[in-house]
Amino acid sequence: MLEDVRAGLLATPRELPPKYFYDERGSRLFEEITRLPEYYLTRAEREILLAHAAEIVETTRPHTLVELGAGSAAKTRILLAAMHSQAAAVTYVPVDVSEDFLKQTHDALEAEFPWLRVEPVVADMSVGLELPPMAHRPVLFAFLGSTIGNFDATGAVALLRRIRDRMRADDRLLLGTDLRKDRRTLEAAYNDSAGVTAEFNRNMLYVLNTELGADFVPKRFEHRAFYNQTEHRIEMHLHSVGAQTVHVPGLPPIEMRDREGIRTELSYKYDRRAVEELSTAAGLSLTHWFVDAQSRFTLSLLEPTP
Ligand code: SAH
Ligand code: AVI
Repeated sequence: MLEDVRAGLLATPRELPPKYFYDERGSRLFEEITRLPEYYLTRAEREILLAHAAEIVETTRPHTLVELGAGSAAKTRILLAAMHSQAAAVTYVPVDVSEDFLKQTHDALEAEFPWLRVEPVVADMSVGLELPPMAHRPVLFAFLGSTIGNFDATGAVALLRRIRDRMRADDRLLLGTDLRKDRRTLEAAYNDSAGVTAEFNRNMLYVLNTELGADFVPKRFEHRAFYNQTEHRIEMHLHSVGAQTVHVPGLPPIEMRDREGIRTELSYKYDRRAVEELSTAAGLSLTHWFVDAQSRFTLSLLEPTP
């Protein structure tokens, strides 16, 4: 972690990787975001899953579901239930960097679905994807919530390729991506009126204080989120309120100028061509493209290109 933080905070402009949002509090704040009126992404994706889970499962006939960045697996239950209607026993492998999130997900799902085997994996998928041997195939890989959008083009292709390398010919990948749309809707989703996204953004500073003994004063950083239309991405930043010096043990003092920013997250938005380009570069081919009624979000079903 210190090496990531060193590289990011000493870079120009400064940046920090979004995986550090997700300690226990960050994971809870993200769950709150998914219920905000402005944050349409989760609701739109749920709508698509409700409409198409049966078809997705029918075309794949999976016995195992591997989910990257599973979080609380709230929407995943729709897929798991659809899988159970076609297979007596189902294995679920949630992969997440947040151990707290995974533990809760594991306990809740086992209590809810007695027919489900849950094999959680704590892993940083941006570094590697070590998975347990999968005895029950085919496997449906799921990468929901537009979390792929938090990776730049190089990182996204590398990650999809890592998944592709774990797939056999009859496995499939279900990929959730947020669609390009008007700036107002996009910016509102990342600037909610209740201020939850701002608190989620600042949570990274609490994480750095706890994990590294840093002395960030979170209230001296302002949340900024805007749509960068040229790059088709939302950018989240934390802006220094006044000039200040931050200490992170092991690093030289970080001198922040008034209003200087730290970029904490990119959230890329796609269209069909962008998803196809990304997939092709990773050795995957698009077979199905599902969209919600308002064309806000999309689920793509991908197969390994032979
Ligand atoms: N899939 C859920 C959660 C999305 S939030 C949904 O659609 O609502 C993003 C999730 O990805 C969080 O649970 C976070 O802990 C996880 N995550 C973020 N970066 C990660 C990384 N590098 N490796 C593994 N998990 C990561
Ligand atoms: C997890 N990820 C896809 C979310 C997003 O929309 O980029 C995280 C998030 N950031 C602010 N609000 C939600």
